Amino acid sequence: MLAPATNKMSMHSAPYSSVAPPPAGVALVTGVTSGIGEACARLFCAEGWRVVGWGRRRDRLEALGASLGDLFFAQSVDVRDRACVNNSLQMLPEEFAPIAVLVSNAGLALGVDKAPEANLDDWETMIDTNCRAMVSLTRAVLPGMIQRRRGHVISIGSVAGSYPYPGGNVYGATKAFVRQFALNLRADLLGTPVRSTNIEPGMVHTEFSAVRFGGDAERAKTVYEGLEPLSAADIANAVLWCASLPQHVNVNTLELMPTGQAFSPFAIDRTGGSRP
Ligand code: NDP
Ligand code: 8X3
Repeated sequence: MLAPATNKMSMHSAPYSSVAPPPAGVALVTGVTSGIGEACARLFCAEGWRVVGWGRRRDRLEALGASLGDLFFAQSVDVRDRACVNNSLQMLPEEFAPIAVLVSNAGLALGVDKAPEANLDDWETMIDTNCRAMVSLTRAVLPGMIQRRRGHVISIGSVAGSYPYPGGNVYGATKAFVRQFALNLRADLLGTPVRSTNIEPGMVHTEFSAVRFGGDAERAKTVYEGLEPLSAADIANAVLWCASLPQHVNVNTLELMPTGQAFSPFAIDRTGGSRP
């Protein structure tokens, strides 16, 4: 006969798989026309989820729709356009309307110029897309999630939100905002079943660098040379894993890097240039 203490132990070490994951539902993924968003749309559909996919490039939305079939519903949306966002949500067909997971992925970096030379329009575009649009969409979907007693807001932040680097200025600041917003959602949503997670990738091989360098594909290629970067599918797998955990588990933040990426020492000016 087992001693009571051992009995207690065995009760707590019950196989994790005995806790049912949430069933597949509807996921709204922003920025599905390339990279991480497209990989999320493909993976969620492959796992039986219905996916509402947003992006601006209609040709790519159509191609993705043709590839994914009835589980995918595309809407051409610029996430910065609040009226378009709200209309698009209202126009969802009944079977795509109850959004269970929001993957706030649409975003971008523009430029690597240092602050005194950076383009102010680029800064505003990053703030509008990565921050303003993201909070506006989140605000639109939260009440329905709470009412249906099911929801998970998963934002795609970045290591740039935690670790500063030269030329990261506003991009990194937007991702710090995304991170803190996700954590503050946890505070606000306590007492509801709605979860909040910020996924924070390092280098992922997508169109991100081409966009950052104004379409210069050759320059973008050099970013990923000589190491194996993360793939969009790596991040999609992390997103799906977070969404598929049992309801009582909330991943607050999840940081991923390629094994070939790490941190630098502090930069020190030894030229005297820091003196008045
Ligand atoms: P991509 O450039 O490949 O994809 C970006 C997606 O965002 C596109 O589908 C684009 O669609 C969409 N998008 C951009 N602006 C808007 C807008 N105004 N309205 C609607 N959709 C928009 O880059 P990634 O897949 O790499 O980037 C996805 C997210 O991951 C971003 O938030 C990025 O900051 C983050 N990230 C990326 C990393 C990387 O190294 N690649 C690392 C860490 C985070 P369209 O142009 O058709 O509108
Ligand atoms: C993208 C990762 O390191 O290029 O968010 O800023 S990094």
